Amino acid sequence: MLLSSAARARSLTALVAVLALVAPMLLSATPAQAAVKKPLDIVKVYYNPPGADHARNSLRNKEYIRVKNTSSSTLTLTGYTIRDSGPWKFTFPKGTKLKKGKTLTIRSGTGKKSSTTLYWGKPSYIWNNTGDTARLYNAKGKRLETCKYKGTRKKATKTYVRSTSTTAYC
Ligand SMILES: [Ca+2]
Ligand SMILES: [Ca+2]
Repeated sequence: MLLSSAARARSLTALVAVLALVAPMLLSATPAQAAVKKPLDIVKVYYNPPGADHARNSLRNKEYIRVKNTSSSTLTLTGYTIRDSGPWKFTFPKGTKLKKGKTLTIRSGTGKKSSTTLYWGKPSYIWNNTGDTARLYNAKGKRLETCKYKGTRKKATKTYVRSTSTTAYC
């Protein structure tokens, strides 16, 4: 096919226009962007440590929830929150940082925080032994994950995650 130079210029212009339209769509479809949507992930809830529940801080601190930074950079968790299915709410303290790939454990009782462990600071257990729902929100209040467990479930279902008698695998 022979095209006049004007026709060639027109078809080239059209091609450039199409590329300009398609390129951003291709970029936004990469899996890396999907991962950025949920940078913090609930790993597990150790909801029922072995032994009876006694009203002692050292025993309450055996109960915990663990989160992981699944993004590709350090996260500042100021204002992120965790809730149970009842009234309990934990707010990550101002300036809390978590490096990529690292986990942070939030224990139910009181204690001295470190780079790997924070304390909910309640004089009670948080996670119900019979079943509960852990919810994680970012600083804007957007829900990042819901983890519902009930008793021992060897296989996850649409509603409940896999769990043992002590641990929910969120
Ligand atoms: Ca999870
Ligand atoms: Ca418990």
